[in-house]
Amino acid sequence: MRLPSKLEIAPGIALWPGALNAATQEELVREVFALADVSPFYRPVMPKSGKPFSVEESNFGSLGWVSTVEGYRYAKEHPLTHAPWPAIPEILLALWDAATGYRAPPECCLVNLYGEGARMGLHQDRDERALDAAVVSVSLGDDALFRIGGDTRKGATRSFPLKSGDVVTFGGPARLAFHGIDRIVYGSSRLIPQGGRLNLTLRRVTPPEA
Ligand code: MD3
Ligand code: FE
Repeated sequence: MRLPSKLEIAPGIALWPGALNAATQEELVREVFALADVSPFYRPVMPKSGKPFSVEESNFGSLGWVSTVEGYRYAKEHPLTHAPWPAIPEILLALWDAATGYRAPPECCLVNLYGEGARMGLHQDRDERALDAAVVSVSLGDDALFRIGGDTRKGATRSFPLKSGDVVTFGGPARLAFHGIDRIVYGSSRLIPQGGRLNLTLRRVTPPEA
């Protein structure tokens, strides 16, 4: 895969607007919903409180990120069906190589499904041990308003829109930045049959063998 030129929107953050063409976006949506046969979307809950997320989630890859009342963790199996997660689609493996150049493939592709009114509060992605690898985010479907700050919860934040087909990498000084999705513009895209937004987040979890 070849990517067009990137925009360095902040230290450690690269954006490729519209990196995925319409046909590739459609193919990814088909693959994501085919995954749901084996690994159905489920609604995670917050550790301790048990409060349900507003997004639904599933995973591809050898390790899936899950949140239960016990805490966050990477798991080899779906928390409800106990089936192994399906493999990460080839398109996404090629995208990871092109966007990160990292020496090992991603182990996790978290799939977030946003329906009307869904959002994601400010958080850090810090359950991974391979923090030298960037995180790759793919947006599909409805537009979203993304917010990112620094390495502490307080302090300035910036917002920018994410559109269908956009690819963003977060590495180096941005890898532990607080970030979230304030809202989606429900109905702004017709890509996803039932409406809404999909976010695919690719991560390396374990350090590659030396
Ligand atoms: C900045 N997903 O799954 S993608 C997540 O659009 C997550 O569903 C959001 O945050 C979504 O964890 C935001 C952008 C993103 C993803 C990972 C990051 C930004 C990041 C990791 C580090 C810093
Ligand atoms: Fe995140």
